[in-house]
Amino acid sequence: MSEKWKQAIVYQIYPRSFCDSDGDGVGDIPGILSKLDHLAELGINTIWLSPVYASPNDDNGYDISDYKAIHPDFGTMEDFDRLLAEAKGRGIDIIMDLVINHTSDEHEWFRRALAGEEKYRSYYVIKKGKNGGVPNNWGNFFADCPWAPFGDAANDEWYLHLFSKKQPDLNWENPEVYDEIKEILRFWLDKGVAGFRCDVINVIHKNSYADGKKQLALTGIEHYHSTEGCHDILRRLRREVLDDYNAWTVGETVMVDLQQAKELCSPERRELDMVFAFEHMECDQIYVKWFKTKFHPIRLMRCLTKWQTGLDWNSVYFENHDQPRSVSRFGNDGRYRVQSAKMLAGLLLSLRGTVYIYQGQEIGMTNGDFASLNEIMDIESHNVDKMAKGLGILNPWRWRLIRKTSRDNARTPMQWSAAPGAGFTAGKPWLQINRNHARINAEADRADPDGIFAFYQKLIALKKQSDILQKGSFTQLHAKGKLYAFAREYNGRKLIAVCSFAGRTLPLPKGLCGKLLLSSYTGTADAAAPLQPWEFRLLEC
Ligand code: TEU
Repeated sequence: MSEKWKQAIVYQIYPRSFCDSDGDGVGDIPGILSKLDHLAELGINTIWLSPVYASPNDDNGYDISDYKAIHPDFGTMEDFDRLLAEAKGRGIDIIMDLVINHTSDEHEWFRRALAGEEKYRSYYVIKKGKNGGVPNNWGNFFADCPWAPFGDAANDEWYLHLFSKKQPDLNWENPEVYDEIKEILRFWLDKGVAGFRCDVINVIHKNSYADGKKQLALTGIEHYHSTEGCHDILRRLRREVLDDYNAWTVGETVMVDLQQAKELCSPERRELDMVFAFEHMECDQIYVKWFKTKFHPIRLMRCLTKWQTGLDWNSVYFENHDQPRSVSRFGNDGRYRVQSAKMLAGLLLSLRGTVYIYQGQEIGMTNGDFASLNEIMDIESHNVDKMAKGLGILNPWRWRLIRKTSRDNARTPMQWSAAPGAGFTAGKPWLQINRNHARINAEADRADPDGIFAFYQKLIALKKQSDILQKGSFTQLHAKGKLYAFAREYNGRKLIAVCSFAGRTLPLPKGLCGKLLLSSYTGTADAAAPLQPWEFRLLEC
């Protein structure tokens, strides 16, 4: 069995915000085609394509109304086939986003369920209300109630939606649902996609619909998180579908701990190839992700070390379409933006595991510069505002919290150039383009041999040809204050990565020595010199 996913260097495209070819303000597949060279030059070998399926876009495509159709905003199926072929021509595979916890309420299955067809009613979770209220006390991922009236409210029937109202959960107890999804996988695999990123995959199967133990958020999660039923579905999909195509999967596994992650991607159990864990994304939050606290690098270092040493193979990522920008969050998006973005790149590519880069990360894009909630489109942010209002939190505080955490921070259009529309669109963008595009854009960064893009290029090239970076073990050497260092070792050869989170020079701790292989500062010539602000250094021993 080949393990090609271990060599994958993945670039995530959020299609709405990547490149708009026709001026309607929404990115599209022809736009992606026009930027394939940018990706090939960066050196990545896999694209994770966020949803491009037919969808009413209540949650930007994560609410699918037809799994086998391309949304007209994005183009046609011919465009998609061309993308697959042209990417392949450049040595780039595509993995699709597989969203199977829920469909859109505008999916034919849900519409037929509403029309009273028994067969389709049993595709979803529809329950009678209890004591004049909803069927249970569960919470919802988008700060809402997870039950909405199914059809006529007078019937007192409710459907479950762990996400938005327009994302009814599928009933995975129903074998017909499994068969339908199997066909969907085959449809895309037959076209030649390399695998899937599986959306919230560890919550798809529910054990029971009883009340849950009261919690601040997500009451009821014990009834559906990492259930035996979910493990079983994953094993069957592997044996019955994925194996036929030698396809690979990465599961988005919310709230997963080390033990659960080990089970989900154990080579013996054959469920997922790897998971996206979230602990390091939670190192700057208090209890729920909407409450951020000051970022302490040491907490990130501890988390990274814990997962690097605890799990054989990680998905390493600092960004995606649900998270604020890493340079604004873990780096410094002011004076040291370029330096800190390069350091984070060095850290990311030196860790053990499959690397995921989110669009715009390669040029150090920062959080959106929204002035008020009116400029934010993300449904989650609007729900959080409602919830916080309900709790009596005043507007300036609500806005502070949303501004920091909104998923739209990462969803602002890709900044290709300084032109109006940022080279993203000739029309009115669906989401406000960051004003800093005049300064921060791919054209400007790529023109700089010392820029962020160029550093990613170097690191990716190095990662691809280095056994040590690909297969080597991980050992933490130093994690104190603002300095993180670790060793990667393979066949008696060793590399040391040194990462400074400090905005001033730091002495290099004793013991971190070797020949200088790479530094994020071109001026660094001496491996033992003090570290420049936010410097990344790779030493060869
Ligand atoms: O995300 C799951 C989700 O709810 C995330 O916000 C997650 O809770 C968070 O990142 C943890 O900190 C997936 C998709 O990535 C997201 O865009 C969708 O909205 C959601 O599923 C529903 O499909």
